[in-house]
Formats: sequence, structure tokens, C-alpha cells
Amino acid sequence: MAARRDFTRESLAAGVRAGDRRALARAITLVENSEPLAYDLVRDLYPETGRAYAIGVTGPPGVGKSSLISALVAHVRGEGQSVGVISVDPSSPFSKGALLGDRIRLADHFLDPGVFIRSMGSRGHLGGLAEATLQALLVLDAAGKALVFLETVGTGQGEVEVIGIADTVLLVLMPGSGDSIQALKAGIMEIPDVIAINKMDHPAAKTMLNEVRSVLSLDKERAWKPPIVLTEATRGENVPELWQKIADHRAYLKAENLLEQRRRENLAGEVFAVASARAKAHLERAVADDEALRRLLDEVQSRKLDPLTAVREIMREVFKLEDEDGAGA
Ligand SMILES: Nc1nc2c(ncn2[C@@H]2O[C@H](COP(=O)(O)OP(=O)(O)OP(=O)(O)O)[C@@H](O)[C@H]2O)c(=O)[nH]1
Ligand SMILES: [Mg+2]
Repeated sequence: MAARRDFTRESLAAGVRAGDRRALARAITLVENSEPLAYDLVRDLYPETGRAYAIGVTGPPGVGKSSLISALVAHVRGEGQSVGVISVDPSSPFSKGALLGDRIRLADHFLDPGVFIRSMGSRGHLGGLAEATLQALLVLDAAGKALVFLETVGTGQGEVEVIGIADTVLLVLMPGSGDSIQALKAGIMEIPDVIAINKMDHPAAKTMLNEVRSVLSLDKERAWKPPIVLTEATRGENVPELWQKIADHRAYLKAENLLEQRRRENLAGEVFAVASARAKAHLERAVADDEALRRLLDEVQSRKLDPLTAVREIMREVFKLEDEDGAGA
């Protein structure tokens, strides 16, 4: 799909800067489709970004992430802050229809001009989900959104790409999210900044709370102790308290001069994540397209060539890298 006639690079940038919904919607579609115009747009807007505060919301499927975001949005809209919400579904190559649940959960806010909500799938980004999320966040930032929520489903690894850019990470659990506790304990899942245990009316909520507490207590070195809040998203119970904990984390980062450092690390991490994803895609394509390289793999398979010699050949051919492991040719 080519960029529509009605937006040029200039008019799109101007529309985004003005917070125009149609321009925003188009810009994020361009981002989602990896259109060249999206890269130009973000290049133009980037110097003006860095004002939005990004909150990553992650957790297992169905724990109530969207419901909680909806309740938090209602709360912060009461304070008059403008908001963007990006829901990323790593399992879905398409955005339309796939995130119907999110749309219903967040429907209360669709008519509010101060709120922009968008779901994105993971179709064909060379730079993976990190790329799409980063670009979408930058567009919303440039549009003057004071807060941007980034929702992604996850239980440990892939979602890090999506929320790696967040200033504050909120992990949402519910009674029964035992796998996440195990992942936290094993260090597979990074310790978040704030934890919500949603569906607090469930009889097992207190048990869950104690389990999370005991896992967090293992980490005594951590300067910021992640607060845990029991919530009921559909009724909005403890949502102001949850928001307060997010605000406390933000205030902590500011007071300790950690926000700049975190953003620097996050941006470096994003650049590496996107570059790595692209390098991997490039490598896979190069090997698929090159008969000589594919033959190397056959030779490894038939034990004529050892695996690391094949690696060296591939690195030399695809990335022009010579013997970086120092083993000699
Ligand atoms: N009883 C109860 N139900 C809730 C609560 N929060 C959410 N739900 C329900 O749980 C279901 C899933 O909620 P969502 O907000 O879509 O959860 P999610 O984590 O965004 O789900 P995915 O994006 O699909 O991973 C919905 O039917 C909600 O109405 C809660 O606090 N209590
Ligand atoms: Mg959701």
C-alpha cells in the first residue's frame, strides 16, 4: 500500500505535531507497514520527542491488562493528561480484528479526543516488534501525548522487545499466574517496577500476593522495591492506588537522576534490538538466496565441514567479518 495522496511527508508531520487523529492513525499504519514514509516522518519528528512518559504493561494472557489500562486512562483523564495506548500482539500478524478484546475493553475512551488508542500486529518488520513499538511511541510522543501505555502479552521473554523502551514497567498478574512467579524466581522474567495483582476478589489473590512478596524479598540489593497493588480492573478498585505507585516510581527516577540514564540505556537497547533483528533477517535471507552458503550447511550435515568453520565462512560472506573468534582460518 502506497502512502495515501492526502498526506505528504510535511503535512503528515504537521498533522502529527498538531495531534490530529487522522494524521496519527495514518502515521501508525505507515509504521505498522514499515513504509518508507514512516521512517522519514520519525526522522523529522525525533528531535521533538522525549517528553512523553512511557508505561509498559505486560503480563500473561487474560489477566486484565487492557481493562487495567482502561481504568488507569479514566483516572488520568480526570487529571487532564493526554494519553496514547499502543497494544502490541506478538502472536498476530494482523491488527484488525485480532485485538477485538482490547477494543471492547478500551471502548469507553474511543470518543475522548484526549485519548488515542491503537492495536498493532507484528507483520513483517525487519526490525521486529521493537521497531514497530519504538516508532509508534515516538509518533505519539511527538503528537504531545503526556502518557503512553504500551501493552503486550507475555510471560517472560519476547515482550521485552516491546516494553524495553518503557520508563516504568507494570507487570499484571492474577491469582493463578504461577508460571510468571516461577519465571520471576528463575530470573527468566525481569523484575518489573510495579506489580498489580488483578481480579483481587478471587479467593487465591492473597496467596498470590504472598508468593510475589516472597520472590521479591530474595532480591535485597535492589534500591527500588517494586510495590504490589491488588486491583479489580472492571470496577476500578485500587486503580488510583496503582496509579500512585506508578507516579512514585516516576518521581523516584527523577529524584535519583535515573530517568535520563534509564532512557539512554533503553534507547541503546532498542537500537541494538532493532539492529540485531535486522541482521538476523539479513542473514537468513542471504543464506536462503545463496546456493554456496546453503551448500556449507549440507557439508556440516555430512560432516565434511565443522560447524564453526561454516560460521566463519558465512560471517565472511554475509557480513564481511574476518575470524573474530581468533581461531584463524
Ligand atoms: N472478575 C474480574 N474480571 C476481570 C478483571 N479485570 C479484567 N477482567 C476480565 O478478564 C477478561 C480479560 O481482560 P482483559 O483486560 O482483556 O485482559 P488482557 O490481559 O488485556 O488480555 P489479553 O490482551 O488478551 O492478554 C475480560 O473478560 C475482563 O472483563 C477483574 O479485576 N476482575
Ligand atoms: Mg489486552
